[in-house]
Amino acid sequence: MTQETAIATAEEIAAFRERVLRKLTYSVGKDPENASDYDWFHAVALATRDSTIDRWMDCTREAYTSGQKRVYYLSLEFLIGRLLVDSLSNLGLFDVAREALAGLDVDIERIRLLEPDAALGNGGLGRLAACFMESMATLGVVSHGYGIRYDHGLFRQAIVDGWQHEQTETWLDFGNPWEFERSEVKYLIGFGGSVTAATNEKGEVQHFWHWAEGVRAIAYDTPIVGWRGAGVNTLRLWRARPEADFHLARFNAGDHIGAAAEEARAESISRVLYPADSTEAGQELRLRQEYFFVAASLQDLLRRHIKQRGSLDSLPEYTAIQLNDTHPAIAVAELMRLLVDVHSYEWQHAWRLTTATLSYTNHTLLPEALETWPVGLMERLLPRHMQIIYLINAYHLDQLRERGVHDAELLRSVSLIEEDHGRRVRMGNLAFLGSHSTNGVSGLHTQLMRKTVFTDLHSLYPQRINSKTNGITFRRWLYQANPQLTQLLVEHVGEEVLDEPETRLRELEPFAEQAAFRQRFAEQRLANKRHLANVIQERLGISVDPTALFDVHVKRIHEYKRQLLNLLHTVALYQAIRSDPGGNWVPRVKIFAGKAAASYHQAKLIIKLTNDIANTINADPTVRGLLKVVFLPNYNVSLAEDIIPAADLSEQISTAGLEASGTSNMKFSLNGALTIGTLDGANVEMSEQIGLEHMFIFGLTAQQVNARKQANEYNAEAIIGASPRLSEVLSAIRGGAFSPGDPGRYTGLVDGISWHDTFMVCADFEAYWQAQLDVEECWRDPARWWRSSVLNTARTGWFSSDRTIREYAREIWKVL
Ligand code: HBZ
Repeated sequence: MTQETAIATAEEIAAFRERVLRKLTYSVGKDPENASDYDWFHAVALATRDSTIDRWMDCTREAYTSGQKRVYYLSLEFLIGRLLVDSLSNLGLFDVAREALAGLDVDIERIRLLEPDAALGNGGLGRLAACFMESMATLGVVSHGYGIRYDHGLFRQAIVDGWQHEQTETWLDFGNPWEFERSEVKYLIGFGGSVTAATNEKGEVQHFWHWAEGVRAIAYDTPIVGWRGAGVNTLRLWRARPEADFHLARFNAGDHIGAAAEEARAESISRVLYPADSTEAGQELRLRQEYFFVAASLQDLLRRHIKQRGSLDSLPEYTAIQLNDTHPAIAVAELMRLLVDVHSYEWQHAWRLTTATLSYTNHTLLPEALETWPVGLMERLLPRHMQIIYLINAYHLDQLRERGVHDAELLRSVSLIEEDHGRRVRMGNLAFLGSHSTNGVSGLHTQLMRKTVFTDLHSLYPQRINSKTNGITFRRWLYQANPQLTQLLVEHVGEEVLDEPETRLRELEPFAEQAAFRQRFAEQRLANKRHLANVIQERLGISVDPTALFDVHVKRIHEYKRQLLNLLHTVALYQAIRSDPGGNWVPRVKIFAGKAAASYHQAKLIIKLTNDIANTINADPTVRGLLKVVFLPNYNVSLAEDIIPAADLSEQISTAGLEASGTSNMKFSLNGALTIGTLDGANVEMSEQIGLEHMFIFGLTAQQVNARKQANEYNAEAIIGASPRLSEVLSAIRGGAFSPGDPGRYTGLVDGISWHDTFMVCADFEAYWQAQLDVEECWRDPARWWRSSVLNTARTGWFSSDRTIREYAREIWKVL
């Protein structure tokens, strides 16, 4: 690690060593002779955590005394990964810790790998929340993340005979050294029951919710350290516990199971991360999770506000609440309930406070991912909230009629209740209406929000939708993941690049013209590729040549992300090499990784196909040394940190219009990979920053995709008929060339893309093939390739999550 201003002094090293030894003795309870690597990891983590505490308390005190506005980021997901190197390096203590441990004969590289990933998220949305927390701490935005402390994070993916198997994730098995349990911070959360109304002495109707079931939320706090320890913010995660203590009477009466049942029911709320990815979560437990964490977080932040300000009248001046997608959208109804029923605000006043405080980020336009809840379920689980939602809806529709809107179709489309497929509450509309800001996560996505899902709401509230293009924290995705490249940047641009990468990275541009610099740039990549080659060898027993082109496609497996398009190219390339093994081929390693939602059969079949193709190709001596295919199991944040700095080519090939933004696209480019991609999500803005000539952009645009869908004239079969290459690929797969033991395995899959091809794989195949030829041509010209590679790093500064957070802070939250 290089990111420290001063060289670690002997005193600092000795002091850190002393702290670790004390932790090992008095907190872990071991002496150095008997300590296992896990014991050392815990001792170091605890010593590191200690280093954050003073700053953390200072920040907390400052927030109170300065009276600054606070930002609350409500998210069902925080995909954090490991924290040890992150915290040490942000505190400027990494070198100190390494030296201190070396003096104890402990290798920090070995113990850092023992930390389990905190995988409390599914993918991009959860990782974005983690990057945002780090940027908010760096920029000094006084903020708290609120979420759920799941016992089990995203499942562990095992590949058995090519198929994905989901295994329970157990990150808490050895305890979590980063968190503080706050047993005293607990709230009671109600579910079910009924609502009564009574008129008070002032003649006002008051509502009382008599819930039937109570669950307790207990807080667990993790300090999140910003760059150079600038700020330390709190991630507060809630754990569910039963309302009452153990039923001793029932147990003593012999009902041993029944006595524990209530406990189990309550605790199931924070048991497991909902394993959905862009599929509708139709389960009651999910709604219970959503309400549970929203209700606990709102009680907590209102309590803090009242303590500081005396009343809730000033809520929006001092509090901003960001809803990460619709998962916390029930906050609209809950905040109204708390203001009206508990704090006795008049409805209109409460509505003004609610909408001025809340804002909402949308992360997808896929219709199947837009959350709706059956009215019946809502009525049963959250009866008062359902009444409030009806009231909001009635006020909203009345207001529109008053404004002269009478178009029945329009009124239906902006209603909070969908009437077509059984009555359901539309959480997207609820979040939109209950917020003063609704943002998309890239320019294109935001434009499509205005034109598609929210077109009618947008016509009524034209100021509300705005764009905040996603970003990534460079601390994790460059400084920590790629210390060699970081070192090179510091040498050439100066130490300042670490503090101001958004502007300073551009200073790298002139070096792109220097052969010697390009050489160094290529060398750091080669070192990272060697490391990844070792990981591949260890995990899969496959040896790959680190000098080959590493062509990388890693992300959740989803049809719209089109791993299948990449596989068709893989097979086409394989067939081409086989027909001319002596040709001038660019040696390539195709690297895939990603998890499929457990219930998403087509995505799981795509994983199996990847492994079938890999097995066939890797075993074929004709292509040896020219093409290898690997599927690395259990993609997570830590594996991403190994893969991304080693990539030459980044695959970002979603059907245009469907990937809201993407964030791995930015991570790859920051590390110097060249992108092959469609004009989708943030790829569009990347092409503006980086220049089209340094990317391989191909395929239909969002507009063209849409036009084809509208015209209903898309004919995949005709496209296949016109492309001998594609026909050959599809017949090989369909005919069982990669599944000889089960030749019919892919019949349905191939028929699917031949007949429907919802994601226009066939339409883009030839353009993709051509773009891949361009990649090879560029790779054969190292000066050109590495020049583009350097420019990718130099021009990705805008995609820092610091920039994104600054925009949220100034334009939505009105802080900074
Ligand atoms: O959010 C992703 C988008 O697909 C991606 O384009 C974007 O860059 C990223 C950050 O804005 N969306 C998700 O990751 N979505 C989920 O993980 C998800 C989780 C639970 C759900 C639905 C979606 O019920």
